[in-house]
Amino acid sequence: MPNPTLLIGYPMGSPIGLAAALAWAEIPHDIGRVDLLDRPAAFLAINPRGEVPVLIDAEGQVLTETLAIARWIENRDDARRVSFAPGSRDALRMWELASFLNTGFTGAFVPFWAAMEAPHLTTEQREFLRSFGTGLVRKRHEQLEAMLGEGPWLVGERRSLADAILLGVGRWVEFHEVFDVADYPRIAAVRAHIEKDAVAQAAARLESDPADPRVVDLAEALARAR
Ligand SMILES: N[C@@H](CCC(=O)N[C@@H](CS)C(=O)NCC(=O)O)C(=O)O
Repeated sequence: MPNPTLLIGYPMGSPIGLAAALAWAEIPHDIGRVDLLDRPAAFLAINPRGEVPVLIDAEGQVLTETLAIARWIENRDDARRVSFAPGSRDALRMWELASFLNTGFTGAFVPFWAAMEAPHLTTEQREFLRSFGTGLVRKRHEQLEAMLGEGPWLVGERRSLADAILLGVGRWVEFHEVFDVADYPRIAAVRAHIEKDAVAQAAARLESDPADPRVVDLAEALARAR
């Protein structure tokens, strides 16, 4: 039976966070890399919404959506390497942060992606989107800053699925040149802590390094889906 396969997207896709989470949880897995600017029909056939992450499990069942895949990982993380006892205060706090990051925080960047990817915008329209987006991203950073404790991870002393999700989307503030994350010292400290982790760095390299031993041919990976 093949390993579960996580489909990630480049450039700058959020799913590298889940790639790090699978590695942190020590769940054997393969990685398929999807070019988000040129998605193959076979990929759209397994997720008609055209989005990554997508998980194809060992039986070939397809699961989409970051939080659903994070739950899949939690269910297999018996050693609690990236999660906490289900129902515990820490587990609820982890899901609270993961949900905030995957909804309001992630969504705040939509105007920046639109400004970058929409082909026929005027300079003025692009500037409007970027200025509108800056307000949204600032608001979500202020809110996250106020939600955080002393760290070093999002949920206190242990890394978790919430950190994995922040790994995927936190870096967009630099990618889109929105502002300096140092304006938000707690977020900056947690991000620095996550991003210096060797497993997190290896996950980030998956986007640019198709030679990583975890990476399998995309057509082969897609053929695993039932
Ligand atoms: N609700 C989805 C959103 C995933 C998402 O926004 N994925 C982006 C990459 S980070 C994507 O696939 N974009 C391609 C597109 O929308 O065309 C989730 O949480 O998994």
